[in-house]
Amino acid sequence: MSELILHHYDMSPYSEKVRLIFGIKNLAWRSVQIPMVMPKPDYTELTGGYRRTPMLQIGADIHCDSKLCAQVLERLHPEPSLFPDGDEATVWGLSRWAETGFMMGVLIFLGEGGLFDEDFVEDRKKMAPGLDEARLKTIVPAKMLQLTQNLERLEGQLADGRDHLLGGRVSLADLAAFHTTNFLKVHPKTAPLLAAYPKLCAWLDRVAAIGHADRKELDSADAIAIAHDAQPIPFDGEPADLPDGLAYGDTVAVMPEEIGSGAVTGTLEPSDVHEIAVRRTTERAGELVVHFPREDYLVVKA
Ligand SMILES: N[C@@H](CCC(=O)N[C@@H](CS)C(=O)NCC(=O)O)C(=O)O
Repeated sequence: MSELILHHYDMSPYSEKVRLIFGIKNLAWRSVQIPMVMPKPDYTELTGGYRRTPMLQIGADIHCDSKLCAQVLERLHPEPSLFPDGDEATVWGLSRWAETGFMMGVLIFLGEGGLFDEDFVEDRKKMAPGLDEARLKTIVPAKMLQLTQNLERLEGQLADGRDHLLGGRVSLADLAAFHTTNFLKVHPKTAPLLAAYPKLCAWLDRVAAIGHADRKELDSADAIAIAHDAQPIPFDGEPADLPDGLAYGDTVAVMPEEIGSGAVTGTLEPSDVHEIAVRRTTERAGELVVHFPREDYLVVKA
């Protein structure tokens, strides 16, 4: 099987979720460091225009969004599982709720300033249209309280002395809650919030200790060459029924519902109900299949 190549940057919280999955499953992986702001020419050469971080490349298959990275890694490397006690719907639900903390933190960082350079702030403001400086400042107090509510609930979940959010064993929900909580440490406005939650702090240390397994750096041009020399893996499952008006083989646009992520155009490939796949060809990367999770992505005829 082709190598696992994560396109990411070290500060990216959603990428941390995937790096910890490598840790749990003790996997060897290649790390391609991508720019934190647009343009990201080598990245979008592979994704077709999707800009959010991270993306997992396996040969000529490009997996966008950390939710899909988790699904794919669980399918290819089922043990140890990200769902050790089953309860998949609970784990996905808890993960989704925990990740509401990400935008709360980002909005506080942008409203308060002081952490990122001008390029970064300008780039991220373009992803949140309508949020000018004045409006950002007015919502910081509300976001601080929303974040505090999330932290209270996490502390409450750990109150009986359990090691992880759903019991004794680590699950995907821990990783989702970890990356959105641990990144609060980087800003002087949010870092002090954590001190009130001793069980949460001990749990953060436990999850951090999982580590990232076996990481080796790779240049982005080499990752594109790897895609060029590979063939996308054919889908061998039961394709999902498509709603009226769509057919496999259509030229479609995949439109992320998260604003400012970038749409991707290609030919709709068969896939199951858990993912969307489109085929596209570029000069540098050759024939690719770009995959997205079903959740949070729209498919429309181009
Ligand atoms: N739903 C996406 C969200 C990813 C996301 O928002 N990532 C942040 C960085 S942690 C991002 O893309 N920021 C803009 C960028 O990196 O260009 C996922 O789960 O991967």
